[in-house]
Amino acid sequence: MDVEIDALVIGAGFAGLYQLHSLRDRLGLSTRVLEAGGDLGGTWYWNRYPGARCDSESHAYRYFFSRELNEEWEWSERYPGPPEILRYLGRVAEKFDLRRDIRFGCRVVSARYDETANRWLVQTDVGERYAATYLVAAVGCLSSANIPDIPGLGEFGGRWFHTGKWPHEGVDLAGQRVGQIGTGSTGIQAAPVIAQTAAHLTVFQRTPTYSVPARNAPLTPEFKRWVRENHAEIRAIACSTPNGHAFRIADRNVADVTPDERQAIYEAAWARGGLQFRATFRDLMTDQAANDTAAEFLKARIRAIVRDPKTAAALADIDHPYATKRPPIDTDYYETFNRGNVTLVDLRADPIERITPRGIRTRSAEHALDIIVFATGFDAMTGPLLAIDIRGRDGRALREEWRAGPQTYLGLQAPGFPNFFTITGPGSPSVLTNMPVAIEQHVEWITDCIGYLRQHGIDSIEPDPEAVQRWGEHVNEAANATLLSKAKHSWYYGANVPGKPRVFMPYAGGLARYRRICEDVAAKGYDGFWLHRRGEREIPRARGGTAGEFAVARGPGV
Ligand code: N01
Repeated sequence: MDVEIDALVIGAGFAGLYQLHSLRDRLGLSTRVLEAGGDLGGTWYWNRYPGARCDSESHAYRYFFSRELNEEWEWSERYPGPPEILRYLGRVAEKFDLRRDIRFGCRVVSARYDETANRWLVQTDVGERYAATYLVAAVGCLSSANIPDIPGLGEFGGRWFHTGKWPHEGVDLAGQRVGQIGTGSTGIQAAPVIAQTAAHLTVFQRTPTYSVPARNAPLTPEFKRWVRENHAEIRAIACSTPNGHAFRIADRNVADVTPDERQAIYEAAWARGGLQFRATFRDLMTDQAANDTAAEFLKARIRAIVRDPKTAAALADIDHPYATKRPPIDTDYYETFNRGNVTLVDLRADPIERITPRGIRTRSAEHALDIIVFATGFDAMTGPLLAIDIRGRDGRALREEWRAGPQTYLGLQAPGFPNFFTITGPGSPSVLTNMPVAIEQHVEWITDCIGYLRQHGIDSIEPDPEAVQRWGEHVNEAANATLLSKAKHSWYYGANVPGKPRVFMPYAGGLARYRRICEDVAAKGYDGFWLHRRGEREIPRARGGTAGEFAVARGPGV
């Protein structure tokens, strides 16, 4: 027997929790959340690897929708770690009584649109079936682990783990010889902490990247008070910046200052730490010469910190402009390579040949290991959606429709999949932003949209393929207006997963601009979407009649 409900949400992370609250408590819809994990938290439920910590500063890493919640919640550190974030989400769930509508430990395996009934029929791996009018994927952008297909893994005599599926009971690394593959944001956080307990850590680096110190610290009572008293202002900044963080990008170009001034600005940003380094000049992401100055500064730092010249050279031999791959922040990452128990293997000079029963064999040596840590990232953005067999109108499979890359309008809907919404889906700013801010905007837009449909007696909404095509062009145009397009081997392009189409997936036009576009689309009666009433053959096209003409200022938003 199907469980009949109005709305079904997949995932109980930041996105799913707020979507449940909004649909159930604002619109009064019967809503259920299905979550594969054993508890809420999404990315924070799964990513409990050593050193895991949020890169966004805590005062902006939160929901802003509830003043009361903001007033009662206080973060303890500049960057919260998983336990504190999970406590926060637990408090949110308790405050808004969310748990009663969340089903944990059940993974959605398929969702099929029944056109006659205008219902989504959803099946889980525990044999439950649901029928819902609206289906919202809140599955996260980075939740599908990417475990590279290295020959021999099955023969490995030790234990291996992916950071995104780290055992909740922890892994005792004491006395162990650990090999870590991957030096992205995760690997850069994990290596220093692993090195503190492991007998030996071997870091296998394929592509070096730039990292800036996080400078995590407990928050002072003064700062906590300032946060408590300035929520509206913090929110206003986060909503007006391109990346949803609560810091503004400096209103100056690199060429506006002298080399000495520039050096002082970079020194100060390095000392302050965090992703704000990117905000020192407004042309860092658009002008190669400007970016080179930041890149050179950071490479010089690596060479100054790392004592062994060969290791320093391998870490600093970075082949892409600064921040064109997601920039990590770290705590003592480069310093870790000065420890006696840490070795760097530069895979570009000495590639992995296979995993053996004893460890990892590269072209020049066999590295004996007890544990392999895969900090190898995710099948980002599309992976979690395509892991579910989603079928829209006429049985069309999302996996087929997106074979050459994701096709969405605003990253919110795909053509042919009525009443199916994706939170922070491909084609939206998502991973280029401070996620909770992007999530809140999507949840509120989706909730308003569903409210509109119900108010106007409209049964379903789906995007006009023409608007989807134009949006795809605009997403490309936005990426090409920045230097992001110069790191074609980044996961933003899907390049980390063999066989995945190379398409720039997030929207680089900036969250503030994107928000205006979404508001404009809604204000024009959902311009670029088809709104259907059952029994009506004709589709009441959006009144604006522009079918997704988002005439926005050109130029970079990141
Ligand atoms: O994954 P990544 P991540 N052989 O894809 C390497 C978010 N995040 O988990 O660059 C050898 O960035 C790969 O090498 P290459 C954040 O958005 C947030 O670190 O492909 N190496 C790379 O070095 C981030 O961007 C936070 O050449 C292989 C690494 O593995 C995103 O998650 C913290 C390989 C993967 O780096 C993903 O970060 C952490 C192979 N076969 C992460 N395959 C916070 O804010 C892959 N690699 C808290």
